[in-house]
Amino acid sequence: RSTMHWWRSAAIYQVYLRSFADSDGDGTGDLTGLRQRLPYLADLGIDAIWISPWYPSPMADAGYDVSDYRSIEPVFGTLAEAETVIAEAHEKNIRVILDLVPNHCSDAHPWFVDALAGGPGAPARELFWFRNGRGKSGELPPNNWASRFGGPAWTRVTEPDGQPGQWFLHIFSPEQPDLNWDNQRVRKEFEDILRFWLERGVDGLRIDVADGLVKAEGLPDAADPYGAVTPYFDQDGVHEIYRSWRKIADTYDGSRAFVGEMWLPDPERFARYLRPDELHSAFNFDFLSCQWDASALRQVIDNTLGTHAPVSAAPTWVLSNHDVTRHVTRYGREKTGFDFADRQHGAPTDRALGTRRARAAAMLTMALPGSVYVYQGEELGLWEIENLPDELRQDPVWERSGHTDHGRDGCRVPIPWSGSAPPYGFSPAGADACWLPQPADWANHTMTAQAADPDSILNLYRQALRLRHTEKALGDGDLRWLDGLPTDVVAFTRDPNFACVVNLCDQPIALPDHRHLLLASGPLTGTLLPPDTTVWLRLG
Ligand code: TEU
Repeated sequence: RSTMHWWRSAAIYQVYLRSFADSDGDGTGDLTGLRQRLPYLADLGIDAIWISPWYPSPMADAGYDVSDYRSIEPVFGTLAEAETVIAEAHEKNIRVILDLVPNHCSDAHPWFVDALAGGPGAPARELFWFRNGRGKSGELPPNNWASRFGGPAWTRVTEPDGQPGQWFLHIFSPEQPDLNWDNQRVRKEFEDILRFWLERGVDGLRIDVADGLVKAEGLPDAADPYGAVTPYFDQDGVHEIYRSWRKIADTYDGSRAFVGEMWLPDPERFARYLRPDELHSAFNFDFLSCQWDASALRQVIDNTLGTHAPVSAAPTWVLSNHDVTRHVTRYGREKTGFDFADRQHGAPTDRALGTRRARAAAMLTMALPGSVYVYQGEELGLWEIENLPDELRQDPVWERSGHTDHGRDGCRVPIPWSGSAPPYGFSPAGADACWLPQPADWANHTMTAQAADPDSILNLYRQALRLRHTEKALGDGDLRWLDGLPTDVVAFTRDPNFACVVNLCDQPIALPDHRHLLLASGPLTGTLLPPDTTVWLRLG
């Protein structure tokens, strides 16, 4: 397997830094905590880590509001420690992907501070989207665009003279002003930032809101301000930016890769980002919204392979991340698909069922062509913590179309490492110090408890991830659907002699002919494959 094109086959572990491991007792995860846990990650068998934003930030959006792109948030550590993390990860054959946030910065970024202080006409205002308001005295926002976090995408500033003045654009929170990518200074700055981190040895960059950078000329009203298709996503001009970034990445021995984050309803538009001179890969979020149903899963797989093949890109597979309800909880519900407009917060969920399906789903995604993402804690079988008191939540809680959105903290609770009660080894300080409280019933889900149980989900992940390295059939490549099984089964083969079978029937099924069983996501019933169970088979 080519290590040059490592992103085509890699298992990539998402480190959500502030919830991963706290070394200094301030209740927030940090770089030394991550460093100390690198042996755990190496042993797990992953190929790369993607580290959530680690730059200085007021944390209005958990670090997706960056105030300095070339430095490290002091709560997390120092630039020297970041370089040590990169070096030590590399020693363990773990590649490092950074999270780059180019669509917007923090309102504490010096550029925005200057823009505010300079008043209308200040050159720094050109780096953002400052506009006069509509209405008699500019009291109405410049257009109808809506923030993805609710309310208008515009905020009116108080000018240096103390009067209400211009408005600035923010597709996310008001603390995240959108940068003006029509401005050459913005482009040049990010090219320099890219080089800054590539020089420090990072292997890849995740590009936050990759489809958002370019806005439609004239900032026209949106037909549907809350829709997926808007004048501020997926504008044709954005591709020019990625073509210039690709040239920069390619000057580093061809082993550095981009992964784009964009939620696009149209697969053909999605594939345009994956053209050979643009991004190497992009998150495929289709399993997040997909029902746990054989024909729905097959359809997603067929569509995904069909989208990626014409541009020769390797697909990616995602079951969870820091923005969505954890999949143990989703899969325990009647409606298993995630929908941003309706998180189903508090809806009934069967955790045993959700866990069985989560195990089966992990083996399915790890057997599919391409690379696979693992969100920290999914390997421990963690579920969404839905009963966090609203006053302890840091992600905004807000009203959206008649219901309360409790935000995304339920999937961001600090990782349990050991012990029988909070903070479960997450922090040397007491449970009270942790930035979010952990539940009382995680004792069986600590890394230590999971490691000691041969049948745990952690040991399933370890075995599956190891087989990804030893089985030639896994990773990049093609699949062939395996016929002759009941309709509610997802089954495929991969050359030379590998098969994956997922039973979504409500009855056990007979296994297809095989030489031996490589791995099963749960116990078999004699020679039968029970419902919601996946097996990997070696064929004759
Ligand atoms: O998310 C982009 C995005 O559009 C959604 O995932 C977003 O979280 C959702 O619409 C909110 O309900 C990325 C990051 O993954 C997310 O954590 C950041 O908040 C966002 O960008 C802004 O930087």
